[in-house]
Amino acid sequence: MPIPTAEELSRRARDAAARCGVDLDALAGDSPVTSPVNGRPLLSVRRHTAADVEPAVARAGEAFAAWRTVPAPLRGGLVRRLGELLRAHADDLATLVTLEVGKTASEARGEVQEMVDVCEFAVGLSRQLYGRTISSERPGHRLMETWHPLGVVGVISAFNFPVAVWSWNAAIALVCGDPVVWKPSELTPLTAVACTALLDRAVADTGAPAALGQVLLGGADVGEALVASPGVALLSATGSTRMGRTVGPRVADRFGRALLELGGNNAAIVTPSADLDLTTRGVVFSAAGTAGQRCTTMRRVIAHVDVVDALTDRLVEAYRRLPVGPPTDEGTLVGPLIHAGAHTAMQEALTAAREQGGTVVVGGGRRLAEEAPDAWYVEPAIVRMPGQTDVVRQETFAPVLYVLPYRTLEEAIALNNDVPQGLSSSIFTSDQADAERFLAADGSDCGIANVNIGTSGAEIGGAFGGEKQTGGGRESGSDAWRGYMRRATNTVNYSGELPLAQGVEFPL
Ligand code: UN1
Repeated sequence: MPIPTAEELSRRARDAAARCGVDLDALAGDSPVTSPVNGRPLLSVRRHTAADVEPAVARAGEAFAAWRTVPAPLRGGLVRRLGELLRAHADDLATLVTLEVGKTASEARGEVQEMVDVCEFAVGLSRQLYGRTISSERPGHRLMETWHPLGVVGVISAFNFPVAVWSWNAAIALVCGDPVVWKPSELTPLTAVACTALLDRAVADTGAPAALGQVLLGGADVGEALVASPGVALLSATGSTRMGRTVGPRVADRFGRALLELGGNNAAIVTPSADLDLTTRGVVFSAAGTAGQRCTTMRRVIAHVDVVDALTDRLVEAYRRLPVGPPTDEGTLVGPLIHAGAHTAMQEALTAAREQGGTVVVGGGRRLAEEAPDAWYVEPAIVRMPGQTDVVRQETFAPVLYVLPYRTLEEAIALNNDVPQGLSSSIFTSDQADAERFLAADGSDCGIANVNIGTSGAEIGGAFGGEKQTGGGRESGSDAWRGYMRRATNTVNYSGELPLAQGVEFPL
């Protein structure tokens, strides 16, 4: 199928956004949104400026004053309604994800499904924001912890998961009693206004306070103002390590709370006992899927010397068959890169890899340059590397997979950990002892460590995030909700006496 025309994509975007309740006239402005599908403008939107941040945070603060006293299970009612609306508009939202980010229909649907899933999780959670009771050392006393809403949550999200990452924060924040002010990537305003329109509708349908969910479209200046705002209690930011390096200290400087989801450099260790068919499928999905533009994308394979050649042959064979093309085509598995800059970064990484002793064994070329001169379709690349050189230790946000050999599992784990980032990792093996070694305290140092699946495609039920330069944040499932609440420790005395802790005497 040919690449759709700009008019066609623009019509699809307008229709999908309008069905989600977006007021297209109010949105209109002079800032163009480009679709990576054809590299052409989809439509133009109005952008906010840094001056819009404080009023939005103030409105969110007012909403917080009301929302924090609504019982959590009732707050869950809002998120239940949001989940229903997201499910009802799943096709529209997925269309917008495909048009703005270039994801295939299935991956775009999967991202929307993450939103629905986390809403369901959050609704259940709204009845489970448990604190503990703790025995007091004093007679007639009780200790307990109470979890209270924290305040306004600022969310800065990246282009590659334009809606799921917002929902991980928003669904959890809302049941925890916190309003959300969202600064999406400049590249993906339409998905953001569509989600916000649906949240507005859920707010109206359930009688929740207005301004619980606001969106600010704009550039770095808007993000910086959100980071600096003293009214933002928690700033949750997803993006590059470079971005995190400025956000973290600025939030810390005003004693705010930061939740950082930054770069990854995710590896799979492939041991001699690995099922190579399953490994190949797992690696190709994680390395080439989403055109290598997930923070969980597999960027390194560390394969035992006995299997590295056989595995590479299989991977090369699979890569040669990968359907690269417009995500609007049904059979496509690899869509476009987000923009020319991503293509340049990929080419620079391949050049550096060659200079550092690597051999590109497949891919790296551009596709569809004639049909879509403004779009950036690439063949995912595999590079055999003699060792973990500088370029391998960097995150390049494009489908470049480095393959490295190892001889002992200790060496493989050391290579896995010897990068600045610590997001995701996996081991492919049929040997339980090897798997356990990898998962042990002295195994993978990442926030995500998998066995016999790739590094990407996590479910929402677990806490998502990673260590080292990945930033340390945890979002989504498990007990990540605690980051969105404040804990009060309460000591209650029902003894009629006043014994002091630690046996201290203070006679009056
Ligand atoms: C991201 O790339 O920022 O685990 C998030 C995954 C997805 C989320 C990725 N569930 O790949």
